[in-house]
Amino acid sequence: MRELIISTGNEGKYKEIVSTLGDTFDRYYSLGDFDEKVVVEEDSPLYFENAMKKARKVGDRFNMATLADDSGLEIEALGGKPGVLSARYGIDDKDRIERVLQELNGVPWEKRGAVFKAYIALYMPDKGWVYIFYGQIKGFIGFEAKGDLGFGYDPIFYIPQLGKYLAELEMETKNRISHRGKALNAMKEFLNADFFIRSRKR
Ligand code: ITT
Repeated sequence: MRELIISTGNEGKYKEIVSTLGDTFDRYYSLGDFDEKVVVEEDSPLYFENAMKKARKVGDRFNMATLADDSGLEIEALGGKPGVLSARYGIDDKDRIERVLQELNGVPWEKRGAVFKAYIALYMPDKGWVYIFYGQIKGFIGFEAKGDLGFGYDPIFYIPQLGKYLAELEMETKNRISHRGKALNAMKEFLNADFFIRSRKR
């Protein structure tokens, strides 16, 4: 039985991760499934280090394969901000969106380019190994929020190829093209190969 803990306190992320991984694992656990709360300080300026920390600390505590995601939104006109501090750019999603729109006040369309980045860490406590997978999606920050699906900055992230905001996409569509979806699909491909090689050795 292949079991996986998803080490995130963000419900939006959790749902997207479980939905993208599908039957890659037999059973998924959220942090809410454990009585003990493990506190992880995200103190690195690098996404991959924070992702590793979140996966390792929880995986070691509960002795189970653990996945963590560290992600963020980088906006060209803001010199890459909010970046690794995306979750701390305000008190809630609405507040964070308002701050970004405010800071981009007067910035023309062509300078509103942005990228969402996701680093997925997969930790195997039995081996002590951490694998890192990366995905990104480019777009633009709109002049106002649109759509009510997804989470976080989705209502202000516009994808020109689709003519839509991320918050206007059903989860399945978002997962196919998003930063997180791409990183998770790379992980799925890697695990498929890994399971295949191991089963051939038997
Ligand atoms: P965990 O650390 O517990 O996983 P978190 O929300 O604090 O949850 P991060 O530190 O990785 O996660 O911060 C990422 C922030 O970037 C997140 O809070 C969102 O505001 C934003 N973000 C990341 N992916 C996003 C997405 O797909 N859509 C919208 N916003 C996203």
